[in-house]
Amino acid sequence: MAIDYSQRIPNNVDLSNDRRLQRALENWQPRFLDWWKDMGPDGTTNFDIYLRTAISAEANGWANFGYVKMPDYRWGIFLAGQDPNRVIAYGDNKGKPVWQEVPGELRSTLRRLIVTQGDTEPASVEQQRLLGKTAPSLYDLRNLFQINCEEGRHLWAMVYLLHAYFGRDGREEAEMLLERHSGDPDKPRILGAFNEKTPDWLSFFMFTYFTDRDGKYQLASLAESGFDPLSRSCRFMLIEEAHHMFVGESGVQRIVQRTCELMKEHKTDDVRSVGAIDLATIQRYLNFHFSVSLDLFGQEASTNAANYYTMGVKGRYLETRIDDDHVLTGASFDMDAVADGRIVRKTVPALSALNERLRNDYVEDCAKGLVRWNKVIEQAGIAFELKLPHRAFNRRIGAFAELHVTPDGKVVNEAEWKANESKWLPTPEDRAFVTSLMGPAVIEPGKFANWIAPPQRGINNQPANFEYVRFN
Ligand code: BYC
Repeated sequence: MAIDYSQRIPNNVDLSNDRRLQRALENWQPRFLDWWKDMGPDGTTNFDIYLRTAISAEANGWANFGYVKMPDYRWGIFLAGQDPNRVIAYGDNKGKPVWQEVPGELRSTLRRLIVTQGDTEPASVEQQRLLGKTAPSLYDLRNLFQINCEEGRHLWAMVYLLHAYFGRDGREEAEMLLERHSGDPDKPRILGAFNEKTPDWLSFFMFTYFTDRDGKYQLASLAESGFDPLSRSCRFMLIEEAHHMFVGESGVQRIVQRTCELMKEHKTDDVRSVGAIDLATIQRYLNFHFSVSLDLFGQEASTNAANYYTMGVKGRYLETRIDDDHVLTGASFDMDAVADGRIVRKTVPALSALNERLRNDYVEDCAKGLVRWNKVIEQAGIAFELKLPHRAFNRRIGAFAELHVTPDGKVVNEAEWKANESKWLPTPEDRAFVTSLMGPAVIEPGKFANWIAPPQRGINNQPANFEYVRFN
C-alpha cells in the first residue's frame, strides 16, 4: 500500500480505517513532539535541513530529498510489503503461516523484545543531542539530523506495534519509551551502550559504525520473526539503517585520512600538535565502542535466545539462506568460553548459542570497515594497523565480564589491567583532547574542520559545498 501523506500520521497501514488506533496514536504524537523538543537535537527548531523522507515502502524510489524543519518531519508508520505466502522459517512452528496477530502465549516475550528495540531509538537521539553545536561541516550536520529523524521514526515503528497489538500494556510501554532517558540515574535506558555519552564526533562516528551495526543485526533477526507486522517493520527500518552505518564508516575513514595527511605533511606521529586525532587515540575509541557494542548481543549461552528461536519469534541473520534443518535441536556450535579463569574453546548446543552466533556475524561485518580504514593508512605509507580487539576485551555482559583480557586476548590480573588500561581505552585526557578539537560548528558551505577530510561525494549527488542546512 502507498504511503498516505494526507493524514496527520503518514502511514501505509490504512490507519484511517481503525479510528481507535488512530486516536490513540494521535494522542501519543504530541507527547513525542514534546520529547523531541526537550530531548532531541538542541536549538534546531528553525533550521531547514536537506533531508530524505520516505515516499514509498517499496525497494525502489522510496526516498525524496528536500528542505524540512525537523519538528515538521513526517514521522509515520511504514511497513515493508506483505508476502501473503510467508511462513515461519524455523523452530517448532516452522512451515506454519506467519502470525498477523500476537499469539497469546508469546505476548509478553514479543512485547519485551519490541520494547527493548524501541528503547534504543530515542536513546540514541538523546545521546546525540548536543553534537550539532560542534559539527565539523554542514554535510556532517545534515547527516546527524537525518539519523536523528530516522531514529525518531524507528521509535514510531515500535510504538505502532505496541499500540496496535498489545492493548493497554502496549500503550503504557509506549509512554515509558518517552520517560526513560539515556544516562538517567533513576530511569535509564534498558541496554548498557545506550546510557553511555556520545560527547564528540569521533564517538559519534564510532557509535554509528559499531552500535548502529548491532541495530542492523538485531533488526535482521527480528525481520525473521513469525510475527509478521514486526518482521515488516524491521525490514523497512533496515533500509534506513544502512545510511547510518555509512555515516559511521565514512566518518572514521575521513578522520583517519586527515590524520595521515597531517602526519606526512608535518613528518610527525604527534598530530595532536597540529590539531588532529592521532591513530593511537582512534584505536582506543574503536576498542571502547566495539566492546560496548558486543555486549548488546547478550549472554553467550542464553535460554532466552533459544526460546525466541524455538517459538519462532526471533531468527538468525539471513535465516532462510542458511542450509540446515532450521530447528537446531540436535546441532552444536563451537565458541570461546571461560573455564578456570581461562578462555577455552567449547562445543555447546547450537540453540543456546544463538546470541554468540549473531555476534560472530556482526564481528565479521565490523572487520570490513577496518580493511578500508587500514588501506588509507597503508596508501599514506604509514606503518600502523587498526585492529578489532579480542571479543573478551572490556566486556560487561556475558562470561568474559568476570575476566580482565587484553586487546590481544591475553587474560591478565587486575593489577596488570589497571597498569595498562590507559593504553587500551580512551583516557580522560584523550577525551578532553578530542573535545578540545570540537570547536563551534563549521557552517560555511564546503568548509571542514581541520581534523577531518571532506567526503568523496555529497548527499544525493549534491556538491560538497551544497547548503545542507539553512539556519534562518
Ligand atoms: N545491557 O539471556 P540474555 C539499535 C539482559 S541496537 C543490559 O543474553 P537475551 C540501535 C537481558 O535483557 C539493537 N542488559 O538476554 C543502534 C536479560 O535480562 P533478564 C537493539 C542486558 O534476551 C543504534 C539478561 O541480561 N535491539 O537498534 O538473549 C542507534 C540475560 O541475558 C544486556 C535489540 O536489542 C545489555 N547489553 O539477549 C539506534 C533487539 N544484554 O531477562 C538503535 C531486542 C543482556 O534476565 N533485544 N541483558 O531480565 C534482544 O533481542 C535481547 O533482549 C538482547 C539480550 C539481545 C538485547
